[in-house]
Amino acid sequence: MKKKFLGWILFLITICNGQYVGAQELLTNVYGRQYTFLNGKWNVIIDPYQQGRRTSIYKNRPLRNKADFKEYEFEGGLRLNVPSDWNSQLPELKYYEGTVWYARKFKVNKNQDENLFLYFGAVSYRCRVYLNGKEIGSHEGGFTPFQFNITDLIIEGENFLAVEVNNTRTVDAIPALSFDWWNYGGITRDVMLVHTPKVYISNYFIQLDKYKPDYIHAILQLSERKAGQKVRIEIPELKIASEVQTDGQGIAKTSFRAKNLERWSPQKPKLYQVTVSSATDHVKENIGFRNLSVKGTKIYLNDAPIFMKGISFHEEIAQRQGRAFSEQDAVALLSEAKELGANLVRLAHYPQNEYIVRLAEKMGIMLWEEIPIWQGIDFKNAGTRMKAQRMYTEMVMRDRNRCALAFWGVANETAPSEARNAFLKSLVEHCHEMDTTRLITAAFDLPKLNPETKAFEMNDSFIEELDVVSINKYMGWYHAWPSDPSEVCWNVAPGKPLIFSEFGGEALYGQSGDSTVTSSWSEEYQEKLFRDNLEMFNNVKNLAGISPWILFDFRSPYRFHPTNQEGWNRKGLISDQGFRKKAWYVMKEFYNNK
Ligand code: GCB
Repeated sequence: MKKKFLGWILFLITICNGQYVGAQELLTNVYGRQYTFLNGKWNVIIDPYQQGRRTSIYKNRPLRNKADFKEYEFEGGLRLNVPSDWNSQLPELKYYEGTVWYARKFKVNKNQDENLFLYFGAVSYRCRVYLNGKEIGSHEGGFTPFQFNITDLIIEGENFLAVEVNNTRTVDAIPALSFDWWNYGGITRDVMLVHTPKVYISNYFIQLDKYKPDYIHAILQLSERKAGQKVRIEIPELKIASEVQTDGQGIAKTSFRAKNLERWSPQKPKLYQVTVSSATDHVKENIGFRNLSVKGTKIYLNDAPIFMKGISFHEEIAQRQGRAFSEQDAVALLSEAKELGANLVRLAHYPQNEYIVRLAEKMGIMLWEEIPIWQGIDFKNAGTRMKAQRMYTEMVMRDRNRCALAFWGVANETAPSEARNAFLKSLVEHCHEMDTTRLITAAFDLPKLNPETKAFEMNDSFIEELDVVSINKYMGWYHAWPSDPSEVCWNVAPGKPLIFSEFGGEALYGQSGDSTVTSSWSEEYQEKLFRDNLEMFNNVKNLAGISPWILFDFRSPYRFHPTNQEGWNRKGLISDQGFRKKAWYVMKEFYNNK
C-alpha cells in the first residue's frame, strides 16, 4: 500500500512538473569530448497495445528453469537503424503511431576516475530509458537532446540498454494533435556514451558582446559547486589566455578584450579555436564572434544592416522519405540553401540535429531555431508550459555557442488570448535568462486587409515582446490577391523589423499549366506567384528579410490530393526527387541581385 502511495506521489510530481523525471542538465559540446557511439542496428519489438512495460520486457530476463518461458525476445527479431526514424525503415511502420521498444548491449570497462553519460541527440517523441533492467529516466520532446549520468549504474563488461519510444500525438504535447509534417517516430539522432573526468566542465557560454566589436563574455560552470577552482579560457590565434576562479556555485565569469578580432559574417564565416580547461577537464571547439542587434526597423550584423535572405526546410531527406540525421545529410540540405543564395535558414519547425547547426555556421549561414509551438497548442495547460520551457532550455543550451544562431523563434501561428500571451511571455523571459545575444521573433498568420486603409494590418499586443516580427502569408495561394500585387500595402509592426517568414504555393514538378489558374498545380503558376510576392515586398517599408516556404517538397499526411500531392506538401522550390522547379530560379535571381 505504502509503495503504491509513493508511486502516486512520484507520478503527481512528474505530472505537475509537466515533464518526465530523470534527464539531467546538458553537457555543452558533447562532440568535443571523449565519446563512443551507440549507433547502428538495434533490436526492436513493436508494441501497439503497450504491453511491454506491464510484462517488464526491458528486464530481458534469462529463463530460470525448465518450466519457465517468455513471450518475447529481442535477439533474432526485427532490427532497425539508429539513428533514423522507424517509418522509413519498414513499410508496415510508415503510418505507425505508438510504442516501439529498442534494445542493445554495450560493453564498458569501468574507470573510477571518470563519469559516464548516456546521451541521446533526440528521440521522437517520448521515451523511457532502462539500463540493466531498471528504469533510469525518461524524456518528452522529439527534437532536443538529453542525457543521464550512468556512472553508478553501469556494470563491468556487458550492459543491457532498452528504450521504450512512443510517438502518439496528444493534446498536451508540443507539437500537439495535428501538424503539417510527418510524425516520424524513433531514436532519430546519435546515441553516445560520453566520458568526462570526475570533476568536469558541465557547460559554458562564450560569445561577443551584443554591441562591442572586441569584447568577449564567458561563463563556465564546473560540476563541483565549490568556490576557488581555477578555470582557463584560451583563444591562441588572438593570444588570449584568461584565468578566473569559480564562485560558491562552481560558476566562473569573465570578460576580456580581443584585439584584432575578425568577426563572423556570411561572407567570411571566421571561427576561432577556443579551449576551456579546469584542473581536471579540457574541452575544445571552434567558436565565431559577431554582433547582432536591431536599430529601428533594421537588423544589424556587425556594423551594417543586413537583409535576411532566408529559406526553410524540414529535417527530412525527401528522396529517402525519412529524417535527416547525418553530416552527409546536413551537406545535402545546406548546399542547396547556399546554392539558392540564402544567408539564413529557418529550421522549420523544431530544433534540427547538431550536424546541421554546426555546418551552417561553417558555411556562413545564419539560423533561426524554434521549438514546435505550432498552432493548436494547449496554452492553458501548466504542464505544457513546463514542457515548452524545458525544450527551450535544451535547445538554447545546446546551441548558444553557435554565433550563426541569429533568431530564437518562440511560436508559429498562434492566436491572441490571455493564456497564449502568458505562456509565450514566460518563454521569452526564460530565453532572456539564458541568452541575450539573439533576436527573439515569432511567426504570425493574423494580418488582415483593412478595407479603410487598404493595407494589411495586425492586432496582437504580444509583438511588443519581440525584437523582430515575422509574418506567414500565402498571397496567391490560401489568400486571393485583393488587387494587383504592386498595389498591396502592409502596415504591420511599423516600428520594428518585419520578416516574411513564409509565402509560396504548390506546384508538382514537371507539370505545366496556366500561370493564372491556382488549381493547375503547375510550375508556371508557382513561378508567377513568386514574382507577384516579390513585387509586393517592394511596398513593405519595414521589410528586413524574407523566407519562402519551402526549399524541398516534404511529406505531410494531411495533403490528400490524389495526383498532385499524394501525401506531399508541394510548396518546395525543389521536388521530392531533387529537381529545381521554375520558382527556384526566380528566388535565385532575386537573392543574387539583393
Ligand atoms: C504554414 C505553416 C507551415 C505549413 C504551411 C503550408 O503556415 O507554418 O508549417 O506547412 O503553412 O504549407 O500550409
